[in-house]
Order: sequence, then C-alpha cells, then structure tokens
Amino acid sequence: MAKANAARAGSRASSGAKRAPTRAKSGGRSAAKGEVRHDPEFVQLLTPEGERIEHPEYSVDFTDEEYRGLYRDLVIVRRLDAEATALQRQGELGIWASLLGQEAAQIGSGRALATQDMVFPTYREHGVLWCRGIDPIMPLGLFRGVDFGGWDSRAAKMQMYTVVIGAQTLHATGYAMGIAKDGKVGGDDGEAVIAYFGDGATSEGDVNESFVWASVFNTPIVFFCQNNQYAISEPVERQARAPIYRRANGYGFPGLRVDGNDVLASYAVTRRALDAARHGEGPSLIEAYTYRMGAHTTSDDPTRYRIASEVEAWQQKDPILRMRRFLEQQKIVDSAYFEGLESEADELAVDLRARVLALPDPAPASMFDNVYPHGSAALAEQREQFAAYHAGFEASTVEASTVEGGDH
Ligand SMILES: Cc1ncc(C[n+]2csc(CCOP(=O)(O)OP(=O)(O)O)c2C)c(N)n1
Ligand SMILES: [Mg+2]
Repeated sequence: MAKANAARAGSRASSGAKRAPTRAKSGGRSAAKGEVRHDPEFVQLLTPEGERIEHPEYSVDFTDEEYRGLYRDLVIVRRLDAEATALQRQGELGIWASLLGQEAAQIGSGRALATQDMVFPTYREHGVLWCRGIDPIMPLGLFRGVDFGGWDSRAAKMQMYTVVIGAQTLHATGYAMGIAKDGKVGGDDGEAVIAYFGDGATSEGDVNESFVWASVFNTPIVFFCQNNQYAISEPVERQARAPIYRRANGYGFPGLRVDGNDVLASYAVTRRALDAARHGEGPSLIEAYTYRMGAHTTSDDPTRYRIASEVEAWQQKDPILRMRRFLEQQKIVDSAYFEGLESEADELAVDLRARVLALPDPAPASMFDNVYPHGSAALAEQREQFAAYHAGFEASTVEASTVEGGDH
C-alpha cells in the first residue's frame, strides 16, 4: 500500500513546481437546488470547471506530484467501489454502501490526516480507509458476512465501521478526551481525532452530546459531516432548517462548510482543523457539502424519492471530473497517464474481486473470537453451548444419511 500513501506528504513541506491559483474567489457560485449562494464560509479551491481558485484563509500549495496522487486516489477508490457494488449485485456481498460522489470529501480529509491521528468512521468511509493504507478487502469481508471488519484499528489508526448512526461520535469524543489526558496534545507531533458522520446523524442525540462534551473539555477532535443531502430517503431539509456547520457556534466551537466535491478544499480545511486540534485549540465542525450519487445502499432505490434532474445537476459537479479538467488544462498529465491509471485501477479491482471470492467461510464459533482481549467466563459458556447446539445438527445429519442408506 506504499503507493497509496504517495500523496500523504504534507503540501507545505513539499518541494517541486507549484501552480498559482488563477483568480480570487468572490464567494458566489453556480446555483443548484439546495446550494447556498454568496456564502463566504463555503470553502472552494477548485471549481466544477476545473479552475484553481484562491481562498483568503485556506490557500494550500500542491506540487504536480501531489495533484496526480490525489487524482489517482479518487479514481482508484471509485473503481473499487464500483467493483464492490457489482459483487453485491452478483450475490457475493450481502449489502454495499457506495461512496459514489463522495470521493473528494473522503480523500481530501483522509490525506490531511497525520500518521498519529485516529479515525472513527461510519460504514461508507472506504476512501478514508484507502488513505489509511488498509487493504480494501477489509470492508468487503464485513459486507460478505465472513468477518467483522478485521483490520487492526490500533495499528491502522482507524476504528471499525459503525452502522449505529452517530454512535462513533461519542466513542471518538471519549477517545479524544483520553489522549488529551494522556498528554498527547499540544505540539506539531500531537494527536488529533476525526469523527465522520452524515447529515442524518446530526439529528441523533449522540452527535449533539458529543458536541457538548467535546466543547466543554476543549477536546482535540474534528467532526467531519458529509452532507450528502440524504439520510436514506429523507432529504437534509428534514434534518436541518439552517446550514449544519452553523450549529457549531451554538456549542462554542468553529464550524465551516467546504465544497465536499473539491478534494483540494477538503484537504485544506481538514488539515487546518486537525492541526488546531493537535495543538490544543479544541474541536471544530466541517460540513462537507456533497452528494450521494448512488443509492443509499444496494438495498435502496433512489428513483423512488428523487428526480433525475437533481442527480444530473450534481453530475456536473463530479469530484473526479473537475480534477481531470484541471490536470488537463494545466497540462500536468498527458493522455497516457489517464490510460495507465485506468489500467491500474482495473487491475486492482480484478485482484480485489478474486480475493473476495476466495475469502474462506468462517467456522461458526469464530464469532466468539476477539470479543474481549482476555476472554470472559460468560462468553466461554456461550461458546460451549453454541458448539453443542451445532454438534447436534451434525449428528442428526449423519443419522439421516444413515437411515436413507447414504448412497445417493
Ligand atoms: C441509531 C440508528 N438509527 C437508524 C438507523 C438506520 N439507518 C441506517 S443509515 C441511516 C441514514 C443515515 O443517514 P446519514 O447520517 O445522512 O448518512 P449517509 O448514509 O447519508 O452517509 C439510517 C437512519 C441506524 N443504522 N442506526
Ligand atoms: Mg446523508
């Protein structure tokens, strides 16, 4: 996974040719349904047309290599995600929650993480998982139902996927309070925590309680809300009558809205917020304004509750398309680069598919493994009962085949 980390190098520390933004950002932007106009707190560094623009507070220099690295990440995670959706359609996964449309929010924020930072994800953060260098097969094992996610969350600095909406924000806040108490905050090498959640999750008590605790304990955490406009079929207007990022003010910490389809802006704002957290400046809320271009999960049919023209309007703001336009306009890459990258992504997807199909079915009793680090008497008893129950089935199968003669 070393290549996946190619874009990790902090932009400020990097060397190489830098490209100056072409013009200053005025704050206005093309309007689509639900999009806020003339909002100075909407951070954007790359327009849907691929124009690199300036923001007074969030200007970041990227080298050509970093631009290419970010683009590569976007393309690969979209390709792997499409493969996972196809695997589900072919009956090889129980369910899949696609990240389609949210690649920039995830890659931008994921690449802004320092090695020592801890991630608390939902069930959709496959792009962040890629940035953490975790084998992309890990969530597929979970959604195939053969393991519980499986990666070493302490080594990878990314916790397990959480399906209980909003619950991980409490875990993240508690963890962040812990690292502060452990004295791991307060310098360039300080640790920070990032908690991912969706627009729908902002209606959960857990998220609001997290905000209170994070605020009053000045906790080193970044709340990263991907506002993909829907909580399954519920549009964001039914969760929030005011922009989500403004809620932070009421809790006493900063909040901002970033163009979540802009990988550069997502990187810049997350980097800044994480750095503030690791230096002891407390929590912040980032609302990454984006769009879920696919279904909520493979169990969902979005044509039942949203119209095609809305999806088409957001396709114009596709996070990968704008980066491609930028790379082409700036002549940072040639056509061979795009072809090579496409082949690389295809190869990774073919490899992923083969490995998913080869995943062994677990022994039923293995679900008792790894529950507690040192086991528990109650769990050991349950394991024995479970084993005896299963042994009963095996015995009756043997008996049945003996009765039938066993020669069919
Ligand atoms: C506590 C809880 N309530 C309800 C659900 C069912 N549920 C699964 S996903 C979802 C919507 C979440 O929407 P959002 O937070 O916007 O995240 P997104 O799926 O859009 O990324 C709901 C209600 C759940 N998993 N957990
Ligand atoms: Mg949502």
